[in-house]
Amino acid sequence: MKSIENPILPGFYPDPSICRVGEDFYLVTSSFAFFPGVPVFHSRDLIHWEQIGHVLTRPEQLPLNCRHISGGIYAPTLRYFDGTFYMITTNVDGIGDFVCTAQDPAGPWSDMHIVHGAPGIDPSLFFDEDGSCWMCGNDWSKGYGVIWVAPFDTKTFSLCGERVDLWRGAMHDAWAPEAPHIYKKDGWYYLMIAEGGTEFFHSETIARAESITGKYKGYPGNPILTHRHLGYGAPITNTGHADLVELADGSWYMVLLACRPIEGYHLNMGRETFITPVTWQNGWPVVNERMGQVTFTVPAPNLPECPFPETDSNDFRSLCWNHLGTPASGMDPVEVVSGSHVRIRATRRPFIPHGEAETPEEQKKALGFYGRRQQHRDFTAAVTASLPEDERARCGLVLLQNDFASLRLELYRVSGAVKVRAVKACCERNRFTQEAKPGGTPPCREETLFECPAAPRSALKLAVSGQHVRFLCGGEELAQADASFLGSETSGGFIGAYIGLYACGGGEAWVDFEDFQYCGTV
Ligand code: 6LW
Repeated sequence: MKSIENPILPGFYPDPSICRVGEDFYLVTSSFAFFPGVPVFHSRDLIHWEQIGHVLTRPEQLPLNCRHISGGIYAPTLRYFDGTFYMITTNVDGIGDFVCTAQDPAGPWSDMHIVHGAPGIDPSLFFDEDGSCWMCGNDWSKGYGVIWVAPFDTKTFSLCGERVDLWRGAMHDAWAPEAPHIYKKDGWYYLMIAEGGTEFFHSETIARAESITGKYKGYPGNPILTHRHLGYGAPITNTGHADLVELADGSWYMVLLACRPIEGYHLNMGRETFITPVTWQNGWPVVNERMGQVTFTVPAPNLPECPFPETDSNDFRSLCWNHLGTPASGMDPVEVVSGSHVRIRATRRPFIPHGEAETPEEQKKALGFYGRRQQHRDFTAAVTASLPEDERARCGLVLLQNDFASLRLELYRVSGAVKVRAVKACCERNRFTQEAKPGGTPPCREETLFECPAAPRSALKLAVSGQHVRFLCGGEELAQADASFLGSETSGGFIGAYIGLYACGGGEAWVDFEDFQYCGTV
C-alpha cells in the first residue's frame, strides 16, 4: 500500500489551498512579508511535490510596507475554471483582497486585480455548475466573526451582487471563523471553515445548504478535525485551515496546516502543509476515517507514482530562497551571482527593529536579507561570509522567527578590528498586536552570548538539535543557546523559522556570501 509522509511541505508553508486539473494537482500557501510571494507547488500523486514557481514575482504584484514580518500576504485560495487559474488572497499591508490569473500555474501570473468592498481575510472563490462564480470570506465588522458569500464577476474582478452572511461557525460564539471554502457535492453546497484560531484550539468545521446563499446547517459531528483534544504533548498540533480536492476516481483528500512542536509546545518551524484522506458517510466528510486525526503517514491515492528530479536547495537560484520585503526595481539589496555566491548590500535597516527611527520611505525598502525555511528539527546551516571594510556594516547567519525573536552569528568591526559574536534577540510580545506582554520583557532586547576576534572572511555555522543551538566560526564552537523562544507560540506572528544571510548597519557596502550548506536530518 503506497503512503504519503507528512508534512508534504515541511517548514513554514501555512494556509494551503489545492486544486486539480486533469491528472495534475496544484497547491499554494501564504507568504507574508517574503518575496517572491505565494509559492506554487505541483504533484501528480499527492506523494511527491515540486515547487514550480510563485504567483507574485514582480514588485508591482507585491507592495509590502515591511512594518513587520507577519504582514503582507495572508491566506491564498487557488481555483481553476474554463482554462484559467485564479489565485485570490489578501495583502494586509494596505491593499486588501486581490486576484491574479494565469493560464500556466508556473506563471507568468497577471498583475493584481484588486477586489473592492470585500471585508475580512481568507477570500475564496467557488465556480458553480452553471458557470457562475461566488466569492466568500470572513467578516468581523459586526463585532463577531461571520462567513459571507457574494456573486463575483470574473471579467471585472468585482463583487456583483448582495453579500449574504452564511454561518458563524459550529461552536457557540466560535472564535475566528475563517478560511472558508465552498464545494458542491450530490446537490448540496458545503461550506467548510476553520474556527478556534490558528493556534492550539484550531479546528475544521462544516455546514451545508441546498442553496449557495443558505440557510446552512452545521454538521452535528463538528468539528470534522481538531487536535486540541490531544493536549499540548501531541506530535501534531494546530490542525486547521483546510481545503478539499476530489480525485478523478471520486476519492477525496484534504490539505491543511499543522505544526510539529519541538521539545514541548514550541512551534519553531511554524505551520506546515499536511495532507490526509477524506471519506464521505451519510452526506458528511470523515477525516482520516477510523483515525480521526492527521497522522505522519497516510494512505496514498490510487495513482501512478510520479517522483520529481531532486533539486539542490543550497543553490541560491533555487525557488526556496526569499527576500524580506519587496525589492524596488533596480534597487534590490540582494544579487545572486551564481548558485554558490550571493551578494547582499548592507542596508541601513536591520530586520530586527532596534528602535531606529525609520522614515516611511526607509521602511518600505527591502531588507538586506536572503533566506530559506527551517524544515527539520535537527540541522546544520553553514556559509562563508566576507565582511567589507566599511566600519558600519554587519553581516552574518541568522535563525529568524520574526522581528522580535532571532539568534544571530555576526561579523562586525570595532575600531577597525574584525570580531564575531553570537547574539540573542528576544522579546515576548502579543502575537497579534506585537506589543510587549504585560510584565513581559522590555522591547526587543539583545544579548551578546559571546564575542571574539575573527577573520574578515569567516566560515559561519549553526548546528541545531531540537532546541539546542551551537554557534561555530572557523570550525571553533563559540557559544550555545536554547532556541525554544523562537517558537511562534512565544514570539508571536504567523511565520516559521528562516535560516537567513543578512547584511545591515548601513553604508550600502556589498557583503559576499559563498558556499551555503543546509543539512537537515530529522
Ligand atoms: C490566515 C487566517 C489565520 O489568513 O491566520 O489565524 C492568517 N488564522 O486563516 C494567516 O495565516
